Amino acid sequence: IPYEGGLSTERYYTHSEINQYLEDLAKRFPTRVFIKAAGKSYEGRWMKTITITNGDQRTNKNVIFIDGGIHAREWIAPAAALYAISELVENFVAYHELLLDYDWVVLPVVNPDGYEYTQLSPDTRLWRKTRQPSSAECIGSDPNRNFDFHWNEGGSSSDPCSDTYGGPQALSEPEVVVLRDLLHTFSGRGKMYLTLHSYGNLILYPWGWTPDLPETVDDLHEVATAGSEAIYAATGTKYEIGSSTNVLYVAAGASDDYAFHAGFPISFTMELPAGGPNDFDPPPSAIDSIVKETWVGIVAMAHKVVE
Ligand code: ING
Ligand code: ZN
Repeated sequence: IPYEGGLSTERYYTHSEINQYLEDLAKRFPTRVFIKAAGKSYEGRWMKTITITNGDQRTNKNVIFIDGGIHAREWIAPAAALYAISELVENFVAYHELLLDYDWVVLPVVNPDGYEYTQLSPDTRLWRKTRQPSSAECIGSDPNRNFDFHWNEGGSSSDPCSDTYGGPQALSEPEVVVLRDLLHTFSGRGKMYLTLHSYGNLILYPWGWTPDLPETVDDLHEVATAGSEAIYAATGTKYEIGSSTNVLYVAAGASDDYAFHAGFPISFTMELPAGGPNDFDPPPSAIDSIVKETWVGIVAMAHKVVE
């Protein structure tokens, strides 16, 4: 019998179902799970984080932070974040070591307005940005170009109608302010930041704003390698590793650069596999295998971080 409140990987959730799932977990596991309403999106949706602990009541533990859904159309990202949550909470005995000195904080949907918009109709399915008007004609800024670190120094468009519009100024998007403030809450304690996107089978590390590599590139590469090798061993899926600029393109104002700059020594953008006719739309039947495979990679990376 499937028990009450379990996660389904057979379909994509709406934003309110996602928040409801988090609240249900907090009710079922009140000593280990805490929900925080971190802030509101432009259209007024609550952005909730879930903090997962082992229940030992220690405060100020290290933090592993995961987010998904900063880009509206990348539905597999919130799904993977939810699966990570479900495993850590419902199957927590298996992750004893990963919860000993670490709390996990997850924000499954950074851009709930955009996410809801993509669920309205086939016409809006491929929306990427936020939903705050960016000009008289167009709506939305790219939240992954809107952080206040080397903002607008490359890879952003100045056209408010473009999918990579960086915003009228840094931090113009309320959702970005919420995530930025959260990251500062954990800096010092934050040991790994992971932002889930699709698509491309990539584990990207800073920098996105410059082709120069961080001084600690060896550490970043080592942790990313653990993730990609674990995934390959489990499913045969190949992930490529490297800095965002070197593997993809220059893109300043992204969340992983910001988290790294704010003190997370390990910071990755994980581009999950493509699927469906538009690559951003793996069919519901593909969710289960992608999110499980992603979790294998996350666990391997977390083990490297905590060891
Ligand atoms: N890709 C990311 C983007 O925002 C990225 C890639 C991440 C570039 C971080 C630079 C820094 O363009 C997707 N799919 O959104
Ligand atoms: Zn993305």
